[in-house]
Amino acid sequence: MIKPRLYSGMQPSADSLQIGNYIGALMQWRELQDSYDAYFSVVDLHALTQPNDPAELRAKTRRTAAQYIAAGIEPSRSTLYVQSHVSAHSELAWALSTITGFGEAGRMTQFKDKSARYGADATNVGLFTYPVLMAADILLYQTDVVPVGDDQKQHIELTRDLAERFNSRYGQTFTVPTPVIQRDTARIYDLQNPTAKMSKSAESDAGVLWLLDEPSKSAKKIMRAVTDSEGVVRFDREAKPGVSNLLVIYAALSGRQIAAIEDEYAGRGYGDFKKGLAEVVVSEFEPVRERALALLDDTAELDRVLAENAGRAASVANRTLSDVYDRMGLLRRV
Ligand code: ATP
Ligand code: LTN
Repeated sequence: MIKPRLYSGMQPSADSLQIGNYIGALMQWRELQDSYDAYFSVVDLHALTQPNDPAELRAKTRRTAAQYIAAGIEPSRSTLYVQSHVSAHSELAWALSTITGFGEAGRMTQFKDKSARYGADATNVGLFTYPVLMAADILLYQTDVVPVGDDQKQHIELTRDLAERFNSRYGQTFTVPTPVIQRDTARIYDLQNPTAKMSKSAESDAGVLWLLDEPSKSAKKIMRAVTDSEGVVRFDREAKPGVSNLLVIYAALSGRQIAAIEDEYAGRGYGDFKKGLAEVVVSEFEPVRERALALLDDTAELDRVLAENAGRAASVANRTLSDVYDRMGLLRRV
């Protein structure tokens, strides 16, 4: 049976992934790789849109790939590779940029947010064309489904529009992908500021649970997480964002219902609840951390696996790119 194709990726924007990336993305990816022909990339070309130290970017790229594998993405089953290893991504992005409207790209809210945050001097053209490169990632593989957070929904809409536009202008070439938007309950917030999304590039470290942190450090951060003065372990996003966030993490990692966890801690204080959560987090993270560090101990082997996977990705991607060039009328080298 031919499995439908799935594509997703993450930027190598930190040394470690955070628990939101794990719960909101990696756990789902791991599950989906059974029923889909899955492609997962470390999108290093996208990461160039932000200032980077070159040696650090290289290290973060390897570390991100190692964490995908450590979290259960199997490079023998799924195709797990580094975006810049497949040159077709940059090439298709150029071709697609010529059918993207200037106004259309300018309406992307992520671009508007980031360019407002960085200011005119630090905003680069790569940030503007970021969604076009993302469309190229997805369309090169004739992708059926794209699991992403809701902040990426608009980029997938653009990808669909570009695929349809190309197909109607030049003939059927691309599969039009469908987004699979992550459930709201899978969204994790900062432990110190529980109304802000937890993020790899958060300003303060105290509210972020890193996959590669020492277990004792994660436990400490959980014990210090912001709660409220009610003292009751109860889910209420509006009134109790801190406790609700901890409940969501607890439920996601233990596979239990929130109500069952509320019952277990009925009549007990936040201290007990946090201790219980710290145990759950540490026992989930510890093996992932150990596997990731072991993979990073042998970078030659990791690089070999990534090269092999990039080869597999390139053979699919180059076929699509070649069709695109033909259809657009580029004279092919004999
Ligand atoms: P950055 O700060 O570099 O933007 P990030 O940690 O916010 O990074 P992304 O690289 O934008 O994460 O996203 C990678 C994947 O992780 C996406 O699928 C996204 O939906 C998911 N993700 C990121 N943060 C969270 C979160 N706090 N809760 C749930 N899912 C998340
Ligand atoms: N923009 C995405 C990362 C990303 C991606 C993709 C996700 C780049 N290319 C293709 C899905 C499919 C983000 O910031 N999370």
